[in-house]
Amino acid sequence: MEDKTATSTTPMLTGAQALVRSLEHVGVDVMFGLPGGAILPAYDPLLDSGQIRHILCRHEQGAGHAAEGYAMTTGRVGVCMVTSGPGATNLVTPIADAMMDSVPMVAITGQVGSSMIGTDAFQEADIRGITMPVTKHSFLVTKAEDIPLAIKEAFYIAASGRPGPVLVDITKDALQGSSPFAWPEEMDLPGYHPTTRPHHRQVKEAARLIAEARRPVLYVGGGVVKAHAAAELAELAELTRVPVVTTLMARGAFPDSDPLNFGMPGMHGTVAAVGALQQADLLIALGTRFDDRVTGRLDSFAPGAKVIHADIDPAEISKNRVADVPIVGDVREVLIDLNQTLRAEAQLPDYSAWTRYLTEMAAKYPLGWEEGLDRLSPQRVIQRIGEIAGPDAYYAAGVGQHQMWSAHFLPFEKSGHWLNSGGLGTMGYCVPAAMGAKVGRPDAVVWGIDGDGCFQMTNQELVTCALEGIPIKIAVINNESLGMVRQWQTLFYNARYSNTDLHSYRIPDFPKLAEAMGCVGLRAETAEEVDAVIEQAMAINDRPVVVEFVVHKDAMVWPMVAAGTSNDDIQIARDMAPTWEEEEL
Ligand SMILES: Cc1ncc(C[n+]2csc(CCOP(=O)(O)OP(=O)(O)O)c2C)c(N)n1
Repeated sequence: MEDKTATSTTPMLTGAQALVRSLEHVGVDVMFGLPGGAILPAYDPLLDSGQIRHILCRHEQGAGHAAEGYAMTTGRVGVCMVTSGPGATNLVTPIADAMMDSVPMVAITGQVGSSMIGTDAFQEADIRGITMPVTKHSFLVTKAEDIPLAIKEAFYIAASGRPGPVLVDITKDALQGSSPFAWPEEMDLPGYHPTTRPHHRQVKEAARLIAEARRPVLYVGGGVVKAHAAAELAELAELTRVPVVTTLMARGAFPDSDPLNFGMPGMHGTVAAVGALQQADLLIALGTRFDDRVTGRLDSFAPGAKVIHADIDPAEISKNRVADVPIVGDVREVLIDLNQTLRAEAQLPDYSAWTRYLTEMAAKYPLGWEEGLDRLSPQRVIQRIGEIAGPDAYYAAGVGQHQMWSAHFLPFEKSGHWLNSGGLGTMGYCVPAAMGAKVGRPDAVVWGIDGDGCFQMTNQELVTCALEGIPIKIAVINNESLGMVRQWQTLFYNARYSNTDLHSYRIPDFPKLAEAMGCVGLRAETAEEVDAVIEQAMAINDRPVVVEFVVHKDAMVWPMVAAGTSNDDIQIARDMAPTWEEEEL
């Protein structure tokens, strides 16, 4: 039947066609997904899109983390599309991951027909309900005509303000229905007005506190990376000569080679970075959220410090630690204003005694490791990968000991080159995130540093990589165990290793598994082999490469602040605490 309302400028499209057209309108060039019944109508017109490349993943979790990896390396919104029910629930983990780490993502899910909702229909899941606490916003679209506006708004919400995941759940009848297509000019988002411009009076107040401080620290979080504010941060550090610490999510936001950088604070932070926060009289917290992995016991965190807290999300400010100067705004805008204000108005003190004290602490308690006796040292392996691949490469990590060693020993010189699951701590993040990163940056070298435990959760996405021409390099740091959990068992459970031994010495045989998935598989077991396999991996660019490094299982991540204890009780090795110099600065 012909629709009377359709004109030549408003063509009749099915909801599915409108979805694809809308995605093209917002500039999508890549999406990751896996089809099924409810989303099937959308996959049909996708085949005709000349603009959108769809990468068929092996598991929806892989599609979600790949979308995150793509978003992290491009600064654009990552997109994934899956079917209803189990397809959608498989996406819950990456959605939660994107929420915790503020990654812009739009997840499109098929839903059963609108008349079937609530009937326990085949493959029905209330994915909106399930993901409500872990999405920035979500839509349930039940009519074809509502699809373009939902897509436009979803992309806007995902990317603006504090970035995050947005779910667009579309019923099958909405995809199959039709309506005249017109790209909406306006959006209807009452109440959503992220504040990007900071209040100048607050910035002035921050400048005043900085000018009064004697032991200030720039406490830099992942928001600085998300806001593309590394240049402005460098300018502030240069201008003030205030020491810098970069959280796990912010590694690279300020170059490690700068003498003002004291590394990562927190549970596995450097003594100098933890000490800097504990002994500061002013924290200049930028795009960071005072996570418990950084603060340790809150009531003894940075006890003598006033706090300037700048963040795009007002809900973060004074959530865990009361801010003396709260600044709501895009951290890049905040830094631009702060730099100008400091230049124009403030007479800054000389903090060099404080910086010297921290430099001495860093020299006294450097990061290091004991060489393994019979097996490779995982830290050395990771350091060599970083030295050979260099700071221009992108690095993804899984979750566990290898993640912390990566945070310590990779070359962090550039913002946005480090992908990992900080907030949720998602095992299985590495391989698909590296895949998404390589899709986003096809000309760059992308290394994933994964644990043998993590790798066994999502390695099947290497099949996707092999078939789609995504030549990533994955280092499997094989300590034959769930190492980080084992470390806690060593320290807190009298070395009773309940269910952490993976017995993965040859099962699976990682190089053979890699070959079976269409990758090159390599292995190093001795120190002499390490450089050779890394060089070999670097030389292969037509296929993904998996390199297994067989390392010893008793290597530990040090320093460590035990969970729930004070940062003042940081240990540099078992039962070894640093001595804090009682110094008047
Ligand atoms: C999905 C998921 N399940 C469980 C955990 C708890 N967990 C944290 S680290 C870790 C061990 C990781 O082992 P592996 O990948 O081998 O890395 P390693 O610590 O040995 O470097 C586990 C089980 C988690 N973070 N994520």
